[in-house]
Amino acid sequence: MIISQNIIDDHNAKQMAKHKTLFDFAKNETEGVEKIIQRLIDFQVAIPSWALGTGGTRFGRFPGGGEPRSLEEKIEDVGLLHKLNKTSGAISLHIPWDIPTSPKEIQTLAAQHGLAFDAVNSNTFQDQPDQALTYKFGSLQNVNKAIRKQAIDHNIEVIKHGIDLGSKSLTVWLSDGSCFPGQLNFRKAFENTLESLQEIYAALPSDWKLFVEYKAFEPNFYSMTVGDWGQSHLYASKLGEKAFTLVDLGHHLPNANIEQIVSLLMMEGKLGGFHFNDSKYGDDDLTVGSINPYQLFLIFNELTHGTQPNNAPFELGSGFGWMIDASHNIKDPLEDLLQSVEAIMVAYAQSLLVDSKALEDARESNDVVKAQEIIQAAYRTDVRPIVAEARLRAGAALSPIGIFRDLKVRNVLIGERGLKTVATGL
Ligand code: PSV
Ligand code: MN
Ligand code: MN
Repeated sequence: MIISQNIIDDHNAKQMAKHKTLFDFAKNETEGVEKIIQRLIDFQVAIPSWALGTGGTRFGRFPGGGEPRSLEEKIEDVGLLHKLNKTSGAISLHIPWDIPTSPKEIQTLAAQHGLAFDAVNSNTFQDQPDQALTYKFGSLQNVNKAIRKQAIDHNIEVIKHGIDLGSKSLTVWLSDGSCFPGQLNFRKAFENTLESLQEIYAALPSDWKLFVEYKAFEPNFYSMTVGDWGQSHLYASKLGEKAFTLVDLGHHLPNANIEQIVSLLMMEGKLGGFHFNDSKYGDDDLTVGSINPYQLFLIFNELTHGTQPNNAPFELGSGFGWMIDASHNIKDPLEDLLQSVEAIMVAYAQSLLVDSKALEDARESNDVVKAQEIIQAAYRTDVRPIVAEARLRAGAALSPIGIFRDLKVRNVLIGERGLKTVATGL
């Protein structure tokens, strides 16, 4: 389905009067609004190819129809999101769920939609039908060298696919670990994993990055071999300057202070990127900002006002892996992604309102009340008209979900692709 610029402009025209009133108010209340708008326009977040279909739980999956049946259709869906919000200008592929059989054509198609290829992801957490050896007892950590080699070769294959498409990073998430005390020699598992990662790292092109994603639990429940940011950081520092830690918001033990983790990883120059989502219990993969938008804002506050080790301001964008990793059973996946992107933009915009100088002064004088007032004043500001204005200026829709519904996009997709379609992914 192609949505023309005229359709978007017509849709915006109908909402313009209301938007103008709200934006004029916000503009008068906000210092430096033009700078904020420019930063919002420049910001892009990648969409994972596996979030375009209805995600499932192990209890069942309820596909809603019109899901992309091929990599081409996945790219079309992300192109559609990008057309509506101009903030989803990249797609992240998961191999072998998405095998680019003709990379040149795939690249051309993506370029037609204004999309770049973000990190490529390897998959050694499932056995594939044509696979010789099983990952039942782990992949890069496995006690069996042949299994480790198979997993290393797969990652190198993924890098090759990424090179063909113009990706610049590989994300490695391992389900490796153990389910029962005594099952695993932790140290050997770490050493095997490190050795395997070193071989993968050696295959990276010079301008690539390796993101080591951690997760505290699931599918292994007693130990995970890359279980927290400390372990990920250990691997990343031993690997070298092209390796970084990737923070998936759902991969922590309850109540973890993720913003503090972000701050310290930035201090060390080892923060590689994010998988944004939200959670109530664990790796729920819920829509970004749906459960704990305050935490999201606090994370953005660290990103916006924290500094890299050399005290240079942290540049949002270049080379940094911003991605969503959310998908589930009951919403339209495209509407869900539009909501996630909006939540990210709102949190980012709010973080840009924080008076970091005043905050630092309050901290230096131990004025706890003032510090909280400054933080919460930004968080409680309704920045939605500013985010909408940034979209408007970029040529996107004032209300992406509004237009998605007005145009009955899902019905059109069902008409084009059928009702019984299931996108590849979890
Ligand atoms: C694992 O829970 C994870 O967060 C990793 O990023 C995987 O690549 C993705 O989910 C698979 O859905
Ligand atoms: Mn993830
Ligand atoms: Mn996850």
